[in-house]
Amino acid sequence: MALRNKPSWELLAEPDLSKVPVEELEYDALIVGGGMAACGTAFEIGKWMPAGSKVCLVDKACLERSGAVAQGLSAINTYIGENPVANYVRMVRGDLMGVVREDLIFDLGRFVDDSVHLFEEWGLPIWKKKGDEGKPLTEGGQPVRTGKWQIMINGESYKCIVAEAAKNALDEMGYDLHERVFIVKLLLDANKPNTIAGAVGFSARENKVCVYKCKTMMVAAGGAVNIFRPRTTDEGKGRAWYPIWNAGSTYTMCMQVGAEMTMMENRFTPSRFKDGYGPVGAWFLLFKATLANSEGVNFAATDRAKEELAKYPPYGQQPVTPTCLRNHLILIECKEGRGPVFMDTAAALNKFLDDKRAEGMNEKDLKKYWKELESEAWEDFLDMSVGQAGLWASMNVEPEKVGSEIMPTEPYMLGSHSGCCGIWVSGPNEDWVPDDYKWGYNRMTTVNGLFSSGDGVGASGHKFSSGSHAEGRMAAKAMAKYVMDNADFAPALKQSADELKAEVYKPVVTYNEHHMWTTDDMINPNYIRPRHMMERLMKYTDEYGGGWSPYYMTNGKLLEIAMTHLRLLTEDSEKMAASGLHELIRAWEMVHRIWCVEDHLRHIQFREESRYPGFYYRGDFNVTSDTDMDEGGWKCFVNSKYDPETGEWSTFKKKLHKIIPD
Ligand code: SFD
Ligand code: AMP
Repeated sequence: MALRNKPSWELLAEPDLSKVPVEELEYDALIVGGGMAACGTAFEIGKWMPAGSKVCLVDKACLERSGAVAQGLSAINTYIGENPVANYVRMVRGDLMGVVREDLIFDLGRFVDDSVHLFEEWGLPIWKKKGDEGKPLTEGGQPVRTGKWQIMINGESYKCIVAEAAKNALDEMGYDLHERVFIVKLLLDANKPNTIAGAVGFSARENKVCVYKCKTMMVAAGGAVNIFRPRTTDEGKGRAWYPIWNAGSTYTMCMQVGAEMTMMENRFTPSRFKDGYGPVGAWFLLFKATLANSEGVNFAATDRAKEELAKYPPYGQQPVTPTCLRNHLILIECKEGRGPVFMDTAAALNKFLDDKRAEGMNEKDLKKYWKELESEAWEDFLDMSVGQAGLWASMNVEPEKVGSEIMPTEPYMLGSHSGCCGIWVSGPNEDWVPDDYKWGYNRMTTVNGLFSSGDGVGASGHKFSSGSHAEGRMAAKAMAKYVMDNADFAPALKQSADELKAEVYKPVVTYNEHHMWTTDDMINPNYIRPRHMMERLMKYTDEYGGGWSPYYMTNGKLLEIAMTHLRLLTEDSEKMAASGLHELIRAWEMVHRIWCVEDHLRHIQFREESRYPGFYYRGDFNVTSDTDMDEGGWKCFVNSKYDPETGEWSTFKKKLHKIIPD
C-alpha cells in the first residue's frame, strides 16, 4: 500500500517552517486556474500584452486533464452557427427565469463560435451531417446539431487538445506554467485601494510556498462541488456530476478581496442518470427520449404538468420549459408517490429502428444502423462520464431493453452551465451597454485589475465549455489593456512572505503539534480534519439549506439555523489539521467551500421568493397560483459584497436592464 503523501519527514517530526522555502515571483499578468476559461486566456493574452511582459498560469492540477472537462465531453453546448445572437440571449434569459446580464450574454454569443472553430482546427473531431464529413465548420461543414445550440463531438480528449494549444501559446511567448500549485488567497495592494496585487499558494508536490505579485489577474478556478451532501455514500462520495476538484475557490478568493458577487442564490441542481451522474442532454435532444414515471406515463406531457407550469408565467409557458421547472415536474412525481422517474431509453432507441424499418431499410442495413446507435448511446458517456458507462456495464443494463432512473442530484454552484451564480463583472465598453453594467474593462470585477470568466462570471449562464473558453479570451484582451493603462503600477503586498507562509502552512503545524496525543489521528480534541469538516458542512447545507434530503426545501428559520452552524464551522476551520500536502489542499478547499456556501445562503435568505423551483424552494414563499411570482419585487439581481477592511457583508438589490426585446 502506498504511504500517504506527507510533507518531508523532518517537518513532520518538528514543525519547522524554516525548512519550507518561499518562492517570490513577479508577473504582469497571473492566470489562476487551468480549465476552459483559463486556457482561453492563456491562448489569447500573448497577442495583446506589451512586448516583454511576463505572464504565468497557475493550476492546482495538471493542465492536460484539469477542471470540468477532465474526462472529456460528448457535446459542445454553445455553438451559435446559423442562429441570430439575439435568440441566444432570449434562450438564456428564458431558461434562467428572466434575471440575467444580457450585455454579457450577447457579447459572448458574438465570439463563442470562433473558439469552436479553433477547437476543430486543433484536432477536435466534430460530428458532421452526412455528406459533410471532413468538411470543417469554417468551410460550411454542417454539424450534427442535437438541439438548437448544441453540437456533437468525439470529445474524450477535448481538454488535452485545448490545453495543448494553451501550453503552446504560453511557450511561444516565453510565459510560465506552474502546475500542481494550489492558490489559497488573493492579495490586495498595500498602497492602492481596492486593487489586486498578487496571490499566495503552495506546491502540492514539494514543501514550497509561492508568493506571486502581479499587475492584473484572471481568476477562473471553476465552480463549487461537494458543498451539499451528495446522493452517493462513503467511498462513492468521490463521484459527482461536476468536478469534485472545484471547491468554490473562484468565488471565495474574489469575494475575500471585496469583489461584488451576483445571483449567488442561484444554484444548479441537474437531473442526471441516478448513481452514475451521467448527463441527460444527448438522450433528450439527440435520441429524443422522454421521461416516464412509475406508471409509465410521460408526465411532462399531461394536463397536470401544464397546470403546474402555468403557475410560473411567463417562464412556464415557453416552448422549451426552463431547466429548473423541468426538475420541478420530476420532483412532483417523486413527492406524490409516482417515482422513480425513468429515461425511456428503450423506447427512444427502438423508435429509430422502427422509423428506418418503415422507410424500408433492409435487415442487413438495419443491423448496421443498430450497431451505430448502440455505440453512440454508450459513447455519450464513455466520452464524458465514464463512471456512468461503468455502472451500466456492471449492473448489466442494456439501454435498448430497459430504462434508467433519472434523479435531481445534489446542488452545485456554477456560472457557466445551466446556473448563473458568480461575480459581478463589467460588460463591454460599448454604447449599447447600460452605464451601470460597465466600468472600463470587459469582465473586470469590481476590484481593479481582477478579472474572471467561465464559472466565475455571474448572471450569464449557458456558456458551457466553448463559451467559457471564449470568455477567457475576451477577458485576456481587456487584461492587456489594463496593464498598458497602468504601466507604472508597481504591486506591493501588505504581508511579508514569512507571514504568508505561516498562514498557508498553519494546518500542517496544527497537525504536527497535536497528532501524537491520540491513538487515532483522525480524532483529536485540538483539531478537526478536512474530511470531518466536509461531513459537517454537508449535513448543514443539506438539512437546513435545501439539499436533496428535504427535497430542496428551506425557509427563513432553517436558513437562520444554517447560518449559526456556518459561523461555528468557520470558527472551527481555524483548527483544521493537515497531515500531508494533499490534505493541505483539502483543508484550504474546505475554507473556500464554507465561504461560498455562506454567501449562497445569505442570498437565498435575502431573495424572499421561490424563483428557481426545482433548484430550491423557500417554503415560506411558495408558489401556489399564477399570481404568486413577484416580478415587480424580485425581477432584479441580488448582489453581495464582503468588505475586507471591516469584515462586514452587505446584500442588496441591483437593477436589471432588458436589452433585447421579446
Ligand atoms: O453534458 C485551481 N460541461 C459541458 N459543456 C459543454 O460544452 N458540453 C457539455 O456536454 C457539458 N456537460 C458537462 C460539463 C461539465 C461536466 C463536468 C460534465 C458534463 C460531466 C460544462 C463545462 O465543462 C464548463 O462549463 C467549463 O469547463 C467551465 O470552465 P471553467 O474554466 O470556468 O472551469 P473548469 O474547466 O472546471 O476549470 C477550473 C480550473 O481551475 C483549477 N483550480 N487552480 C489553482 N488554484 C485553485 N485554488 C484552483 N481551484 C481550481 C482547476 O484545476 C481547473 O483547471 S453536460 O452536462 O451538459
Ligand atoms: P445536460 O446534459 O442536461 O447538461 O444538457 C446538455 C444541453 O442540453 C444543455 O444545453 C441543456 O440546456 C440542454 N437540454 C438538456 N435537456 C433538455 C431538454 N429536456 N430540453 C431542452 N434542452 C435540454
